[in-house]
Amino acid sequence: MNRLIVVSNRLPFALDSTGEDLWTVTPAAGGLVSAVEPMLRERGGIWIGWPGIAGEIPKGPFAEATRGAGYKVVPVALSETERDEFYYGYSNEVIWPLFHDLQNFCSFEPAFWETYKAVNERYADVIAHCSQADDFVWVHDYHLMYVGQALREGGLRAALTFFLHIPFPPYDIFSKLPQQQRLLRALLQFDLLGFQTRRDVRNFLGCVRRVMSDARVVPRRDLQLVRFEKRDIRLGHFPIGIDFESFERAAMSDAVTRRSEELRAGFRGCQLILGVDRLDYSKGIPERLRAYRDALERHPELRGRVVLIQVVVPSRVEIPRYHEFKQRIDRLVGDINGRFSTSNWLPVQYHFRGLDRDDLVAHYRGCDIAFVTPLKDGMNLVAKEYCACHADGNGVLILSHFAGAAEQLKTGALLVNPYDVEEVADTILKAFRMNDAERAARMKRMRRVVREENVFWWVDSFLRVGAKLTARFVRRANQQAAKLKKTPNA
Ligand code: ADQ
Repeated sequence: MNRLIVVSNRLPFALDSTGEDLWTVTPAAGGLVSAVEPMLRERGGIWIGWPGIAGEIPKGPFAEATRGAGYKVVPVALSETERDEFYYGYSNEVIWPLFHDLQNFCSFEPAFWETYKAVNERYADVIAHCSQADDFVWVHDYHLMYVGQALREGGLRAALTFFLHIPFPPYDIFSKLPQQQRLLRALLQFDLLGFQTRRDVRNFLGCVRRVMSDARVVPRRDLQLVRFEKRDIRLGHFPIGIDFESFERAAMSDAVTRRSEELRAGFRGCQLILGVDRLDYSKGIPERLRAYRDALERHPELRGRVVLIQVVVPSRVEIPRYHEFKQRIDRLVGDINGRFSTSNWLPVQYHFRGLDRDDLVAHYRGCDIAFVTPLKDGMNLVAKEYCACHADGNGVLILSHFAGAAEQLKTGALLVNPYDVEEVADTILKAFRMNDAERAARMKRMRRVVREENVFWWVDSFLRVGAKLTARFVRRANQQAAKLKKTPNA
């Protein structure tokens, strides 16, 4: 296997200044890091990304934070304006909402695009500086969709691969993007484009057909093919997985067993329903709370018999919309607890903080029902982690149709439309009443998929396809070099 270079916007940790010459290092939360970090730690290679602070990167604390990582870490620096216009701006106020079908949340500010391009060019410079011809370059996610183009403009000919962690929208939504053609052209500079689901591949090809008149889509059964500017670009779906065994093992450990028993002991006689999300409007938290409220209203048998534990991890709180969104959640939780609580029962337990890993796993293991209802999600790892932690077979997953994970877990999960408050409310009742045999049968089916299509399977399937492309590129480059040698006047 060639040397692996992973490129993502954020590194797997964030540096933060807590005073003059005082720095903290916080491990990054989120799906990309959970999936990619263990793989790079095992294989070695290079990780290129931003350590989360605007301005100059302090050498000492950076070296300290990356010591013993098992791979080389190369930082990319961003100024405050770049952070605001590239990261908060184009990435998180244009692409993120648009790709989650929420175009009303977009701020199509022209300056954002210019900075997005400039920052992508900086990433491309760092990659060009670090890489050799036969490296495997794997660029991740929506912040860096222009990197391929920037590298090609700099003359790089080697194979380039890209994976999109979030959904790709259908044409009717994508066509709102002012830079639609420039962005597709940039993406078509990669040689392999990976998406989470079949739905995303279909949407991407639909957009290419409508927007790029000089590209030709050649339908294939497995890997799709697009011919563009005399190049062949392959496309496929590679559903991201989790480190199943490590979650299962952690869930069975003594420490977690004790913690999950303590959790349950706090709510005797109740079934526990768990929601765990980053603070994000795409995760459908208010819709979920409204459905829970409706369930308590229309199905009195649930009162005093269920508790919703909703954990929200702070995220992107600097963006005003996220701040308003948190206030909406706070109000809904207050309303439900105000209306339904009794002297010895509180219907919603709400935590606004991250959980450490043991605590997270104890929550997965200790809760009877997982409530995963994003309005749209590339995959959603929480759904898979919940299944991995239920070797006892005793858990029910309520899952949104619009999570990428639904493609793999539909045979065991109770699928819902998160916008349909009444359907979701009735599904809570169904989950509550489900007998042990049905719970076990459904969980068994889901666990089989999550175990087999785990994170190592995901990495291997992507790298296997990518490695073939890299080998082809290297062969072609060698042939050209040999030809040039034979014809010295060429
Ligand atoms: P995210 O939007 O971050 O990821 P998700 O897939 O659910 O969403 O991953 C969240 C991760 O954060 C999980 O691994 C979970 O364990 C962790 N986490 C969540 N809540 C936590 C808490 N309270 N405390 C500690 N940890 C917590 C993006 C896309 C997803 C896609 C992933 C991976 O938006 O659709 O699945 O990338 O490709």
